[in-house]
Order: sequence, then structure tokens, then C-alpha cells
Amino acid sequence: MDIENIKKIMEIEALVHFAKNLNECNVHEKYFVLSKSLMAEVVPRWNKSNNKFKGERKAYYFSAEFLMGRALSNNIINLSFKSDILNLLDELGMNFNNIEEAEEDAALGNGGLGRLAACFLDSAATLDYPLYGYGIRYQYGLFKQAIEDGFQIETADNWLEHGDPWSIENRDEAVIVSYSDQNVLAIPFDTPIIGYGGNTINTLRLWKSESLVSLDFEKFNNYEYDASVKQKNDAENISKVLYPNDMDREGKKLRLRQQYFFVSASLQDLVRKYKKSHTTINDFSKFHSIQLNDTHPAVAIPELMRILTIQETIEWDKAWQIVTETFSYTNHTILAEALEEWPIELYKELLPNIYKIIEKINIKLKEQLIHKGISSKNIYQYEIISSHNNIRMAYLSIYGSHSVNGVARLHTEILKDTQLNNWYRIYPEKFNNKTNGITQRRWLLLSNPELSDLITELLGSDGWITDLKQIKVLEKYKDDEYVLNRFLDIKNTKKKQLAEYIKKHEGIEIDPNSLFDIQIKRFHEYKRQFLNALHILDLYFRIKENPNLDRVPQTFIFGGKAAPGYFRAKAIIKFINDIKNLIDEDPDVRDKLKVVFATNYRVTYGEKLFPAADLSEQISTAGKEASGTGNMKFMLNGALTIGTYDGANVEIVEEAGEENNFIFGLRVEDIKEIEDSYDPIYYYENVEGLKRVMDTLIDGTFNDAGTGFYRELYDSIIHGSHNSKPDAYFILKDFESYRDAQIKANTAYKDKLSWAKMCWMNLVNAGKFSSDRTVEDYANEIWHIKKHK
Ligand code: 26V
Repeated sequence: MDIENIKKIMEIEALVHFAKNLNECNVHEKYFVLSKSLMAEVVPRWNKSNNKFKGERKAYYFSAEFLMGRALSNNIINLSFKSDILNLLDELGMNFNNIEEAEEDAALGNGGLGRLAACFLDSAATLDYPLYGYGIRYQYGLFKQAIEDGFQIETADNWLEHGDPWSIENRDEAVIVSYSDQNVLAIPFDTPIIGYGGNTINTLRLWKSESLVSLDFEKFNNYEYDASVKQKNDAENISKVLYPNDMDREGKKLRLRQQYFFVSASLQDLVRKYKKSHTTINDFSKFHSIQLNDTHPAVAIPELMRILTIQETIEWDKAWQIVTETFSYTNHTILAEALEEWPIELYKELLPNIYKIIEKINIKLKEQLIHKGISSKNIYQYEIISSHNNIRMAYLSIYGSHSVNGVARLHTEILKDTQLNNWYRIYPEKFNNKTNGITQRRWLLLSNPELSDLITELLGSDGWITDLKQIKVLEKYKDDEYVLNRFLDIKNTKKKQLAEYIKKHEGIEIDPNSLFDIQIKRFHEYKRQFLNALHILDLYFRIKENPNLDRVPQTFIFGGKAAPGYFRAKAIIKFINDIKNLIDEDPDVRDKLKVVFATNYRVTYGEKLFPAADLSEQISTAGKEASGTGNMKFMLNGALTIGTYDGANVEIVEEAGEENNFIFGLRVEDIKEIEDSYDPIYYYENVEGLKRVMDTLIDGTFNDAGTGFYRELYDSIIHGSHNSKPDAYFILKDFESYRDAQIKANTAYKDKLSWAKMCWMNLVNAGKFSSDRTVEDYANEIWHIKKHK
């Protein structure tokens, strides 16, 4: 890397972009200029990397979400430019931290599913695999969260306000996407995905929608100003905003437009490029493997059928063979309300040609089912078009793919045994598991350089950065007091850093010597933040009763967003904030107990939170959390899990040892057994302290400002509601065993060295949970692509 050149480019960029000298730039401009100068280094390598994969089979990750977070630090680390850049900025009198903090997160995802896509891109580039991301360049990412009087307030996430130095707009490669009522232009924006070491640089291609015509001059000249820009606005609206995972996403026509928009643009892009170097489209599937990230891009299946049969005039059966060889599908949830279905009317209206193809696919499916010996009275179970006239996107995805995978062992078993059992019985060979992973570059090297240095020092090499399994060797230090104390020192440093950040951003003071107990994830009933909150309130009452209760002070940190229309999740956020205030105002308790709500939790906040955690809260109702990936980020940073046997928690404790974590509660088998006869009232009345905390929702202890939030939350547990049974997530049933696990954790924390040993056992056994391992498995078992150094 040519540091003088970087400096020169920064000066030029400042001049031509902002008409300023470098030292006159504000911090956003400095961020922009530094990033652009790095792009000047990246682009030649990027082109070279693209060339080395020419003519080879490649894989494509189709995803409505890529939750990338910040790019600057990550790219500097992956390019190994860190020390050079720090020196340069020093010389220029600039502060790297301030520049780093000026970058907005690219929050183009809701949570786990979108962040997984980002980790996979990082891993594939690092491993020198040709994997390309395709998605939507939302103008607004996931909403920003503020908390006012304990309530969540949403505002727009205008992440592009200060420009996006990391993407290149490529208008030469624009394509047209057609709907029944409009044709729009899809403009690709390409972002380099820099593998660690900078050897391979792949591409994330995100499409922006534009109008084919900018303004209707006839209308404009007739003084019809609104109408004159309507077409332009209608087109631009398609990539305007990311939808939050909401309860009432039904019938969202714009969401369907989005799905078809990026899928059609991406497939057109691939077919066009392929035809430039091949005379026939017949071998398309030999060169392309497309992973569908959940069912959001499933319309790719009929869209590729459309291109092959109508545009390329291939006969149906041959086209279907190409399609099924090309696609594979990942399922990320078994929650019934999250399984996508689209009313046929919407498809007919917006995408009539695609609808006709889906109808034909359904007819062919039925023929094949008969052929497989399925009796005609059972065929309805499989139909892609349900008896309610909905298109079942999961069924379309399974039928149109050669591979269907779950995201953790337990999740895949549930898919095979229950959720998708009918499909598993007829296509057992399609089903497989790919347990999720996370990239250790972002979630350890970048976010926890202190712990990274210790690992490198003890290993005598930094090989773990691209081969995480190596850290298993460090298990030999599990009883080494010197090493364990070094670990504890680092943990303490990260806790102090977090405490400073929280002071600055939340205005709250927390004690780094207290036990940091953290639950950060989207708010949802099945994730059971409410169980955590009830337990804190119970602790509050127990300390009031018994001021000498023998406990280490504990700081409970929550972070996460509730979908704007998900009122029960919003009620839980309000409840947590009310508990926080109750404790803060009580001098008898506030030194022993502290609650923090980390506002606007996002990737960047996570980078500060995971390294500082002592306890990782993974307390979902068994069978509901497909995998979880935050659990892995905590483990890698040496936090202990308090959790249920759910998702990847099962595999985490299998690796780290159940004795080194705090597992509690019902298991999937237990729930199956009790669910039909479950009566939460019994626990409400008989578990000590439970009624006391539940009743705070209705006895005036707290005030929900007339929203009715608390009464509704209470009723959902005690009485159930129109669409759910009482306590559908078994919170009251699991309360007591959760409290026992919490007591064990708090007691264990008193013995610092034995605690550190448990943390160490988690850390050194986290090797399996690198997304490098996951991507390696996808590459070998599904995509069949080759590395190219
Ligand atoms: C959830 C909901 C809940 C409210 C109703 C609407 C709705 C729509 C979608 C979703 C979840 C979408 C799928 C998802 O994000 N799954 C997550 O994927 C992660 C990566 O595989 C995995 O670690 C998480 O366990 C899983 O929840």
C-alpha cells in the first residue's frame, strides 16, 4: 500500500468534492475522503479479483436484506492497512476514532437473517470463494429507535445523507423491470467485499429503482405538477425503504414489488452476462448456483422459468431442470406467522405472467405427486396455491430447489419432523442442515482487539483470524491463573469502555464491577425479553424484602427494536423502561440492581456490547429460535450463556460443556407433552413471587399512559387472545427454573477465577461457530464452487 498516494488522494478528494483543504473538512467529510482514497487502492485489486473467476462456476446470494453495519474499520483491517492509516491520520492531525464514529451503519436488514448474509459475504471473500450478493439498495434502512417516556419512537434512517463512498454506481448495467402497471429502471450499485488479506474482493450488487422518464412534460406544462412527477415517484418508491418484519405485512403490494424488482434485475443481469460468452443458455445451471435467503426472493423460481421458456424458448421440462439445479433455499424460521404467503389476487394484478407460470408449476407438482404415489386426497397438503387462494412461498421454494436447509441442527430436525414433514417424506434428499456462524473478523478482531492480541500472543500466530478452530489449542490454559487473570483484565477493560459509551449515549452510569447481563436482539414474544423483565422485578421485590440478600450487583442491559406495528413487543419495551425507573428511584435497591436500555441497538452498538458481556441471555421458548447468532458472538468474546435448549444453543453447550453454561427450562419434547393441557394460572398462583410481578401490570404500579399496553400484555399471558392461547410462550412455566439459573450464575460470579475458567472454555470452543465453517459447508455441499487464490 502506498501511503503517500492515499494522502494525495485524500487532498484531491477534499478539494474536488468539498472545495476544501483536508484540515477544513468536518468529520463526515473526513470520513468520506478517507474512504474514497481507500477505494482508489481497492478498485484495481477488485478488478483483478473479478478476472480470476472469469468463466468459472459462481454462487449468488439472493437476499432482501444485507445488514452490513460500518465498512471503514472493517475494510482497513481486512486490507491490513490499520497501522499505516493510524500513522497517516496522526501525521495529518486527525483522530481515527472520531472519523470511524462518523460513519452511519448500512442497516439494510432487520436482524439475524440480514446479518448472516453479511457474515457469509465476508467469509466467502476471505476463503477465496466466488460468492456475490444481490439485493436492494434501500434509501432508508431499518428505522432508528428513540425512547420517550419509556415508549419506542421510530424515525427514518437516512443512511445516505452524507454519501456512500463504498459503492460505485454502474448505470451502464441498468436493466428494466416490468410490472403490469409500470416499467422501471434498476440501477446497480456495487460495493466491494474485501476478504481478509485483500486477496479476493467480491461484489455486493444492490439495485436502486428509478423511473424510465424523469418528468411528464405534457402534464408539467399543463400545470399538473403532482401528476407530472407521479411516475417518477412511483418508480423510486420501490427501493425507498426496508420493511420491518411486522405482524401485519399482509397484502403489502409494495413489498411484492420490491421482491420482484431485485430478483428480476439480478436474473436478467446473470443471463445477459452469461449469454455474452455462451451460445446457448442450456448450461446455465453449470455456472450458477443461487441461494435463496428465506422465501423473500422465491419469485426467482417462476421468473427464471419465464426467462427460459418465454424469452429463450426452452421447453418447460428442460427449463424446470435448469431452475431446480440452480436454486437452493434456506429456511430461517418455523414461526407460522412469519411463513410467507401471497394472495393470488395480488400476483394476478401485479405480475400476471409470473402468476400463470406459478399455476403451471402447481399443476406439474400435482402430476409429480401422483407419480410418487401420493393419493389424491392428500395432494392439497402440498399445493403451492393453497385452498385459501394464497401462494405458499416456502412450498414454491422447496419444489423449485435441489437443496433445502435449516440453520441449526435442532431447527433442521424440527423442519423434517414437523413443519415440513410432508415435503421431507417425498424429497428426503433435498433436506440438509447448515448451522449458522459469524465472522471472527468483525466479532472479535475488530470489536475486541485486546482479546484478539492475547489469543495471537498465546498461539504464537494470528492464524485463528482465518481458521478459528485453532483456538481450541488454548484450552490448555483453562487452569492457568496468569492467563485467566489476563482474560479478566481484558473483560474489565471492555466493560469500562462500554460503561463510557453508555454514559455518553444513554446518560446512565453503570458499575464495571457488577455482573453485566445482556439481552440484545429484536423484541419478540418468543425471545422472551418479558421473562427477563419479570425476573428483574422479582429480584427487586426480593431485595426490598431482604436487603441483605447475598448477591453480586448485576447490571441488566437490553437492546433491540420492536416492529412498529407489534404492540405487545412495544409494551415489553415500555415495561422494561418502567422497571428501570422504579429501581433507579429506590436507594434501597439501586446499588445492587441496574437496568439499562441501549437505545437504537444495531451492528455498531453490538460491537461494543458483545465484548463487555459476562452473561449472554438466550432464553427463547424451545423450538422457536431457529438458530440465533448473537449467542455465538457472546461465546466468542468469553461470555457464559444463560439459555434454553433452543437453536444453536444446543450446539454451543455441546462444544463448550453444559457445566460451563446455565441451561434451564422446557425442552422441545417437554413442550410437546404439556402444550395441550398447559394452564399458566396454576404457576401464576403457586410459584412464589410470580403473581406479585405479573400483577404490577394491572395494579397501578406502572402507568402505560392510557395505551392499554399493560392490560393487553397481562391478558395475553393469563387469558390468551383472539389468536393465541394463554401464555403461548410458556413464560410462567419457565419462570422458576430461570430464576434458579440466575441464582446459580450470580453465585458463580463470586469466584472470579472459576468464572474466568468457564468463560475460557466457551471462548476456546467457539471454533465451530465461525461463518468460515458454514460457508465452507455451503460451498462444498450445495454450491459446488472452487476456491481461487
Ligand atoms: C419474524 C417475524 C415475526 C413477526 C411477524 C413477521 C415476521 C417475519 C419474519 C420473521 C423472521 C424472519 C426470519 C429471520 O430473521 N430468522 C432468523 O434468522 C437467523 C439467521 O438464520 C436466525 O439466527 C434466527 O434464529 C432467526 O430468527
